[in-house]
Amino acid sequence: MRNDPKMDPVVDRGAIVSSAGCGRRPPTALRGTVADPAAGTVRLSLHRSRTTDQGPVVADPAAVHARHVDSPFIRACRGLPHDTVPVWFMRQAGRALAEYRAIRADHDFEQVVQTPELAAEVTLQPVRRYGTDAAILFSDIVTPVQAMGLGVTIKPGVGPVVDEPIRTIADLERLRRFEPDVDAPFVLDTVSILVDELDVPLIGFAGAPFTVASYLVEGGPSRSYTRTKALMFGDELTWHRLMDRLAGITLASLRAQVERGASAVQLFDSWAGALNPYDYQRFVEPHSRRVFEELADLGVPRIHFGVNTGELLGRMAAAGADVVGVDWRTPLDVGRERIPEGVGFQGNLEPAVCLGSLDHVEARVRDVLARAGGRVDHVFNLGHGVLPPTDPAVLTHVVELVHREGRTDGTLAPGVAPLRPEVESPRPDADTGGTDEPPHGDGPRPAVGR
Ligand code: 1CP
Repeated sequence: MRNDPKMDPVVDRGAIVSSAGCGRRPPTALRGTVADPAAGTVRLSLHRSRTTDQGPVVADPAAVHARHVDSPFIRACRGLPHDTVPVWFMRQAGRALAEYRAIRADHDFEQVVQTPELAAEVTLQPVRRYGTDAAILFSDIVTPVQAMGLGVTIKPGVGPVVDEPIRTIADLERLRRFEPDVDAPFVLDTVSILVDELDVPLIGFAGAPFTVASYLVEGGPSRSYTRTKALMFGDELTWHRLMDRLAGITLASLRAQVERGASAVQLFDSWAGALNPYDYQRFVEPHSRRVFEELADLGVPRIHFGVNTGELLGRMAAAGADVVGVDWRTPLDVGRERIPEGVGFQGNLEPAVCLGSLDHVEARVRDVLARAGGRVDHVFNLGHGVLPPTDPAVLTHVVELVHREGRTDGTLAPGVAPLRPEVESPRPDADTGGTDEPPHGDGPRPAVGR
């Protein structure tokens, strides 16, 4: 633990008791137990990881992989027989949890990511709370480029913003080779703490070249990706050079996480859905394929996820993924048909459903399970990230329901059925004219880079 008063392992911060130790056990059996948020001030004690003078104890990755090889999550990713439908949530670490907000009250986002004890704690919190079958490392897709000194800041309520966007061939000089253990050792130390603590597999992740490029070129979040597309269509050589460098950064980051013990990786190409299949295939796929290909020797499952990618699912599988994430706009059975046999699928409960009534949540969970068809290669997830106002108790309920009613032998449990349109739309003539939600429930996307 560093000599920083803010890093004191015991922090009084309303409503939480938490410490180390985590896995798929009932919450009461965990060392870190979440108290009733209404119950007043209790202690949040960050765990003390096993450390040496050189940092946390580094586990033997082969031993870590052996520990999780028979877990439902890893077996589902490989399409191998197992009993329980595994479930985890994108953006499970974070804003929906009071215990996360308690940490963020004292530390900005970067401080949490760059302090292994804090990043590990925030990664463990949702696993304790929800009983998920996998943990996802707490970091960000821009962490590597930020650590390389590219002038990236995570602005609260906005997302990553870049001081000097990358738009010309000369700008590429700023994108040097990424050395994970030199540039971002804190990420690897976080992985080491986690694989020592977790009873479930840790998912490492990185942003795919296109999605990271969109932030670097636009200068921040965007709706239309105008500048990104202007570069792509206007100067193809610079575009491919940029993508090549970003693929190298992504690859180095993912390899290092696996070599420290991450059991699987997810490549987030969150904004690839801004492209049609032709442009995806020409401008993006070769670079994502390189990432997947050059990870193959590590032997861990590789998941590929994007938003609004109903038309790209086949291509995202062809890029070399073992599992393809289906966002919530595509019915899961339709998405499944677009993904070749031999490649697993992940998804896809609509995140906003978790803001509704429990009856509706249950019906929609059963709808997803029914559309998954009891297949052995299904990983249950949301169709994008957890929205900040989600009641954590709903997510716990979702996990319990999936574990109770999910089947992996090609059959459906009694009562598990797809929703029929007439059930979903009791007033078909009503004015639905809604707007699309912002990507992370952060309110309207800011004007940055549009
Ligand atoms: O639980 C987890 O999923 C682990 C933590 C995690 C991950 C996997 C964070 C923490 N970010 C990410 C990946 C990430 N970051 C993606 C891909 C996933 C997705 O599609 O949701 C993207 C697109 C980003 C970029 C980013 N970082 C945004 C989105 C901005 C936009 O373009 O709309 C935002 C808001 C951030 C900051 C961020 N990263 C993570 C959190 C919890 C936050 C919010 C910070 C906070 O206010 O607490």
